[in-house]
Amino acid sequence: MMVDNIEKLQFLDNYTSTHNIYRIWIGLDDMATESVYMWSDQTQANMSEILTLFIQGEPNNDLGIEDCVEFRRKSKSASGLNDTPCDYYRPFICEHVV
Ligand SMILES: [Ca+2]
Ligand SMILES: [Ca+2]
Repeated sequence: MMVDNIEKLQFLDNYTSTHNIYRIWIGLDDMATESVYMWSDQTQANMSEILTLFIQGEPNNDLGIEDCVEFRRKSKSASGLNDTPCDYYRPFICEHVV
């Protein structure tokens, strides 16, 4: 899901809340080149669009191994995007045009 605006972030907040999910893959990664984020359709993310959608302090590439981006719902502070290791099991969400 191309989460490139606040409306889509709010959709994810509602969706994960309804389904009792806290973390979900959105299809964004910097596996090829650190800090160059690519969507799953291989288009490069516009960082000025998406940086504001990350949780404060993220993306932090913690321990140098965080290359995939999840949406993380928080109950007590602002939800948002977070980079995390790619080998975690998470549900994922896709987007298509109708
Ligand atoms: Ca990274
Ligand atoms: Ca992180």
